[in-house]
Amino acid sequence: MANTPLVGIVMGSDSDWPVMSACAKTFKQFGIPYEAKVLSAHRTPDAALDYAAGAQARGMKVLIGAAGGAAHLAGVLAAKTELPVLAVPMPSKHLQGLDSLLAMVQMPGGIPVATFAIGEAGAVNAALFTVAMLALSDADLAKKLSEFRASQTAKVLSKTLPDIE
Ligand code: RP5
Repeated sequence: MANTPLVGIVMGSDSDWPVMSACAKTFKQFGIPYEAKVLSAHRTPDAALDYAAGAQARGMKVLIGAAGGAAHLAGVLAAKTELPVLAVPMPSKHLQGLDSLLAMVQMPGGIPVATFAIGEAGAVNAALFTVAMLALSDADLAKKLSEFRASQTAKVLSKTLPDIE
């Protein structure tokens, strides 16, 4: 079915959505069906594990886990699926996301998650990385990715800086 989600964007709290909506917007831009959900490694552990365990059978190709603070969500998802799991550290209230980054990136050998930058750049790049993975077996998507990159390059090259008074 065309609208079956290929990607699950999972975040630990709805307070992560202002950042993770940038990830969802990127999937929308590329026409990739996704679903976004709030599930927590700590507050809803059974539901998070069940979601990861069932994702592949539902036709999903990639999971993205976003969390802040003691950011165990992506690792917990990865523990229950063989799908690629990407992690986006949320900018936490007290430590600005450095805690989230370190929690996510220090996975034990054997259960990988690919961790991106803290915050919005990480949210967008997790989506673009997913696009690149899916584009390996989808020529139309590969063309869209090339067009996106070319347009981004043109935009940067067209920038001008103000004169000094
Ligand atoms: C994490 O705790 C969430 O991913 C969020 O980044 C952080 C704070 O959650 P709330 O207290 O805002 O629900 O689990």
